[in-house]
Amino acid sequence: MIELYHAGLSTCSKKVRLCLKEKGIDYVSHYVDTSRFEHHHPDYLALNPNGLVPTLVHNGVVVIESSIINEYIEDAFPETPLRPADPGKRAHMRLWSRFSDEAATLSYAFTLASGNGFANALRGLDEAELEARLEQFPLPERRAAVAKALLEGGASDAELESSRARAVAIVTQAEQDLAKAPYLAGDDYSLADVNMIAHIERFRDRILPGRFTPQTYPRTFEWFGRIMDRPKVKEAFANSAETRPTPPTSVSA
Ligand SMILES: N[C@@H](CCC(=O)N[C@@H](CS)C(=O)NCC(=O)O)C(=O)O
Repeated sequence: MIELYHAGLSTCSKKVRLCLKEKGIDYVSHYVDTSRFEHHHPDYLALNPNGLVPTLVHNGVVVIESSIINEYIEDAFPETPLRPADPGKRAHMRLWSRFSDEAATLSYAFTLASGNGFANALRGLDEAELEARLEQFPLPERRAAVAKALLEGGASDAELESSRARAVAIVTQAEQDLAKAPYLAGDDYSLADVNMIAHIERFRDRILPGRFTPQTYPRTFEWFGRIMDRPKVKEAFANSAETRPTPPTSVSA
């Protein structure tokens, strides 16, 4: 049995849902409500000691970290391959997985600043409650980012600009790769595209608003539209029963 612990429309949850759906794998969906801090509950921390979503459990095997989860899914379910056969292209696919991991870190300060269910819940706490909540964050870097956003006036302009510059460098790399092939790691749709698409959506909306256009990044913009049009992307990214607080539900691919 495959169980996915995920949180609504968060980018890393989208990334793993998309991999499962593209490969036609059924799973049991467990909604982790980060706005109620369920990701800090001891039962969840026993699965994911970092206190982050998503987490995959396959026949008792617990896998954390979205890029590693997607590689695990590919290893366990090689049908409908999402990894190039060629070693060079495979290495390039993994470089994109690395960019995807980096993008999750880059976007954190922007999410905390602009708000989502989790950020808004943190903002609703008084100072003493927030201090107590900060103690619950297992990862010091996340704790520090939240403290900075909520107690110290937010990330500085220089820090935000440096994150924007990294996002621009990542999109510029996409532009170069897409000059050579239709997908990020070559001729075939792969985990490079699966792992990156939600982050490029986040760049468009939160990190580079107004700066990701058909004029600025024509090839990446075209790729973005093409990937967002895939039926499984629409399903994985939709506001649906599995992306809202619900009891565990079976999801068919
Ligand atoms: N490197 C982790 C990042 C996961 C991550 O940042 N998850 C966010 C949702 S997209 C989360 O759990 N946020 C809650 C928090 O930061 O406490 C992965 O790829 O799985």
